[in-house]
Amino acid sequence: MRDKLINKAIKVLEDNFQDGGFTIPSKGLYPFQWKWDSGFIALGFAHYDLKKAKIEVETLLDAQWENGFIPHIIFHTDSDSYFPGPDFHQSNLHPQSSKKYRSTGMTQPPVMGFILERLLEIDKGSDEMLEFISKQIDKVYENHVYFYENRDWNNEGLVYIYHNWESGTDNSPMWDDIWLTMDPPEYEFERRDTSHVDASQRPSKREYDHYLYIIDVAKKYNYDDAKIAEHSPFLVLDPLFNSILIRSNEALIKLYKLLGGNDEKIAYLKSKQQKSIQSLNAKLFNEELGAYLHFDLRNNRQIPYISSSSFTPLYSGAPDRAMAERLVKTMIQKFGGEDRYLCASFDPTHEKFNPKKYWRGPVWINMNWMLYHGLKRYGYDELGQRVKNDSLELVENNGFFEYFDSRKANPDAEKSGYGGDNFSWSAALLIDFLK
Ligand code: 2M8
Repeated sequence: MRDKLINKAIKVLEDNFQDGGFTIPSKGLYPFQWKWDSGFIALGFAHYDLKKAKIEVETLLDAQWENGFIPHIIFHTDSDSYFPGPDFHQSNLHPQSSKKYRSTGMTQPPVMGFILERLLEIDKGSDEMLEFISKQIDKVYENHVYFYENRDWNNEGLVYIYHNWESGTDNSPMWDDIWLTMDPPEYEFERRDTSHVDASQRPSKREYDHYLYIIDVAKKYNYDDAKIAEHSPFLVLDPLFNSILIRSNEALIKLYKLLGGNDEKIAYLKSKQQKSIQSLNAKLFNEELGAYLHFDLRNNRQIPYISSSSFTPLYSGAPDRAMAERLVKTMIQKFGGEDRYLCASFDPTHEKFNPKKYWRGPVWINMNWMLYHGLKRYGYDELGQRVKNDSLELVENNGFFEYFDSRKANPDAEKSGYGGDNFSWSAALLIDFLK
């Protein structure tokens, strides 16, 4: 059974791998290279084809801008099955953007640090992998420096995102109150996602108007970070994004130590790391709700909703023992009923929860992968195992979907897999879970 599933996962990855040396997340729906998808995908390849794993990482990092920024989508081809494409984003507006690749002018969670660390683990610390890492690691480091030097608005070790797409959790209810502060124009455009996936499982047209408008604001200022921080209607400290940055800092420090030298870089990362952890705990942890929350910088307030992102600081190692205990309690109480798979992407006890709609409730395999490692880090082995088993069961029962219904007895459908099918990171992380 295990081997059969792994073989199926390999087929998904192979079918999605492209000649240009990158892997699309899902045919039709997502025809380019996405930043954090690429990292997770590389882990799947690493278990059976190290060359492809390295190519995936290399191609992504090759698209880095002169200022260290790495875009969220690299438009390697001219596919018009996706909107908004390169002509809308116009990354060339930024003077330091890549001259080689067209891309977006926004980013995604910086997973590459811990991905390099995991690649070395998978390849059992081999000299070849270390050699590969020594060639790539400075690019990842420069990406972190970019974040701390350009996106740490209050100089507190926490970096902002200026667009919901930067969070990776696109239409989370987290942003609903921010949308209420905006009144974007009605854009005229042809949606492509809804010709691949049932519209009820995707964001609404009006939500897309907001997404496009924020990009237009950023474009007006040629994607200048300082101006975006001043003018974007959306400016958020995301516990997921910052936890991933912290976890990747930790990995970079470890890898630089292994490589030797690099004392200044290690010192820089360590000082940022300390500050980031302190601020994450001080500013984003909410004792009353027992969870890390998003912080809306524009409106200067915590956003009082709990999502799977709220638990990802466990993966970064930031929470102290008591905070970890509190988080686990919240996860079990709100997300972990016996009738549920872990871990819904949004609080199932909240009225905004929608079990079938994208980031408003369904289970995502990449989030589960981080939660599994986070729970294990703090010794919650049983709960971690449950997250892993639930992930495997969902994929086994439904296929390699993009997201899954968290209700064990789903009354609305025979199948509980939604969104794109043959989805790359679901396949890649299943392989990593099983190996
Ligand atoms: C989804 O986001 C893209 C925009 O980036 C979209 O809906 O068009 C998100 O789930 C994001 O986290 C993911 O990286 C991307 C590709 O899988 O799809």
